[in-house]
Amino acid sequence: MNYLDYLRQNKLPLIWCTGCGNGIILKAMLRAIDRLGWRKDEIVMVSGIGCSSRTPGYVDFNTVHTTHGRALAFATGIKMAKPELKVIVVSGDGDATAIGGNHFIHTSRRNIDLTLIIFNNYIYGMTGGQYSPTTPVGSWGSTAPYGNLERSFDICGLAQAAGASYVARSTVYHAVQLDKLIEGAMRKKGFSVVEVMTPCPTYYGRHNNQKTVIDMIKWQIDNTVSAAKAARLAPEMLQGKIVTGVLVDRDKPEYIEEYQKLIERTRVSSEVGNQSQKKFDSLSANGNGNLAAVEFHTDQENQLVEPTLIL
Ligand SMILES: Cc1ncc(C[n+]2csc(CCOP(=O)(O)OP(=O)(O)O)c2C)c(N)n1
Ligand code: SF4
Ligand SMILES: [Mg+2]
Repeated sequence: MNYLDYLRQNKLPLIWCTGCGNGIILKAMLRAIDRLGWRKDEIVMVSGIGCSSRTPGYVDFNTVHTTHGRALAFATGIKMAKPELKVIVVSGDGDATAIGGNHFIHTSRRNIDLTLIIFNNYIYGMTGGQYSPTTPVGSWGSTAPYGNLERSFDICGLAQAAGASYVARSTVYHAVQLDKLIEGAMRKKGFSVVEVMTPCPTYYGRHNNQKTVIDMIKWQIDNTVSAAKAARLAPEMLQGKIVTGVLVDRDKPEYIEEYQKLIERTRVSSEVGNQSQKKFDSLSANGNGNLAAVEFHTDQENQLVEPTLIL
């Protein structure tokens, strides 16, 4: 494949700092899309605000760069209006789990057919290194100069508990695994979430004893455990570890399909109601002056059967 086929070349070069992991995630998404054979005009990529949320600006799909934390709300509206589109949402750890935390849990609960890729760099990159809901305890942030006190969210655990259909995690070091997980998420019917651990050398690494990008990648390698191996380890052994792979893959009712069924049920019952009223009016007008009520019944095809007259 040629990556340039999927990029808006007039928007290059990227704004991301040297050593930022975001470009690796972008390329993994493009490889997954290329393998799926999706047409560019059937894809919508939606983001909020942040370094990671700049991604849609570079891809040659339908793209929407929305407000901070609200990408999932916009994406839900797009998918509801045009269910045939493939809607991919790109978010940072702050965008998805701080200001957008409510949208995240309710989109998971609703299980609507969207794919969310969360770029987790443990920090608010774009605005200068404020700590986020995923910053590890004790880490430096510009708003935690003496070390962050707040315990961090397990993004995948949150998505799983709230009801998402597919939940997976990887790192930019595991780039081959990453595009497979993203492809799995894009194929899945229902809400799918892939959390990707990605280095922000500018605001996280150099303030947190990982002076170079190589140190940050080494940290990823040393602290990653596959889901298969994690299943054999005691929970204490997994403290502070990044568990990678497919963590949840389950079939659950999908919101748009359920919504379409609801519309159909409502349409049928209102049609039956209209037909019943017409029948009642014609029976009353045709010499059934004492008619008190008419009991209507429908058959298995929801067609009216001969009514019972109550005089
Ligand atoms: C309503 C609102 N509040 C705050 C901001 C400022 N702001 C922009 S991006 C951002 C945080 C970005 O962090 P994250 O989502 O982790 O993305 P990253 O830059 O790390 O990729 C904040 C607080 C904003 N743009 N809008
Ligand atoms: S500030 Fe961090 S997240 Fe933003 S582009 Fe630079 S390295 Fe990447
Ligand atoms: Mg971030």
